[in-house]
Amino acid sequence: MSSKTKKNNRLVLLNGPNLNLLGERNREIYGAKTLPEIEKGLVARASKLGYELECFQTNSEGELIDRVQALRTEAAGMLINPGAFSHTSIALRDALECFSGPIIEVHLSNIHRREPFRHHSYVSHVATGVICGLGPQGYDMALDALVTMLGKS
Ligand code: CA2
Repeated sequence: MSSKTKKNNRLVLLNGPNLNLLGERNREIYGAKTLPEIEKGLVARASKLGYELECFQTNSEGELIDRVQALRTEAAGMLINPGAFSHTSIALRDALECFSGPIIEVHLSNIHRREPFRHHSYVSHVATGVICGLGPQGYDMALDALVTMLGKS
């Protein structure tokens, strides 16, 4: 493969506010795995599939938007759990609209079975696909789907 046609094998996993606390409490809702455990598994899975996965978590809306902007033409695809920003942030939605590759939105819990304020996600409007309610396994499934999509493009 020449350098001009070389495939971009860079993927990104973004996690929003409070997801750094996974495994500490609310295990009945979000599962027992910690975020570093989830990230480690996904990096290994991506590597087996021939992709490099960069992981980033922040509690700050501005930092999350800055990361999306920085990666908008750099990463081939994105997995994102925006946490509570899903339900509040038009600014994050607008930044994601500028991302050039497929975006899979992931929620550990089934947001549609929870409080009404969690039922709507601004991010879903710009996501290629959405997975929710499958716990940490949802990230694995999202990664597999992303890789399948990129393989076809
Ligand atoms: O189900 C999901 O993945 C959510 O994105 C998680 C967010 C929530 O605001 C969304 O509605 C749905 C919250 C993550 C908070 O995680 C914690 C984990 C342990 C302890 C405290 C918070």
